[in-house]
Amino acid sequence: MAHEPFIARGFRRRSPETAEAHRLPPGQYETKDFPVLSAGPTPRTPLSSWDFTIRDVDGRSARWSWDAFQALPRDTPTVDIHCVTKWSKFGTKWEGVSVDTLLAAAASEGVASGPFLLASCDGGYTTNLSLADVTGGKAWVVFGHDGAALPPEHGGPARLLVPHLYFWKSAKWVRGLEFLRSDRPGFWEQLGYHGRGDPWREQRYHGDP
Ligand SMILES: Nc1nc2c(c(=O)[nH]1)N[C@H]1C(S)=C(S)[C@@H](COP(=O)(O)O)O[C@H]1N2
Ligand SMILES: [Mo]
Repeated sequence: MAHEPFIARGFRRRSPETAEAHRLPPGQYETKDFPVLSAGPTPRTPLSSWDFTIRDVDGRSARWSWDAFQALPRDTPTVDIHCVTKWSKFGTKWEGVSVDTLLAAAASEGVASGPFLLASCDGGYTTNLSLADVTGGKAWVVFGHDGAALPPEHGGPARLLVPHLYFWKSAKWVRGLEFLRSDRPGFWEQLGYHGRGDPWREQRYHGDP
């Protein structure tokens, strides 16, 4: 605006003292939009055939139908998200089940834990995660966004939400988590993206620190 002092706008955008600057990882910019980034077509799995499975290295598994999944205790995380294509979105609101809750329920059914996991999805997308990155209140399987059902283009009926890592780790249309004996790169990781993807360390590509 013509009457807004130029100096104030510059200050807000650049000063490391502002709250916004502290929320923005290096090399990112804030957007108010919610871009859609999908490597393929949007799958449409009916809820009647949807399930979620956690499997261990010996093939033991725990499985939830959609209704059983809905009956699990829920969280409503509000988090900032960071895409490796450099947009970040602040204060996104979700509803779902924490991975802590899911892994505890799986353990009670005899599913053994392990240090590495691979998330798998309708459509064939995969992404690898360490156990440490999905436990301790840091990751969820979400089915609600902004007070409504998660739209298909954003991963509905359910997606992974791992907001402290780049958003490619938040697998859309997720259907399961599989424990692995050793870390195995997923879809983007095989194509040259970083194995972990911490936005605060700018772990964008394979070989970044
Ligand atoms: N199944 C699946 N999950 C995915 C992707 C994908 O192509 N397929 N893209 C990833 C990438 S690169 C990003 S940035 C986010 C984008 O989520 P959004 O479309 O809801 O913004 O989903 C991630 N999860
Ligand atoms: Mo992305």
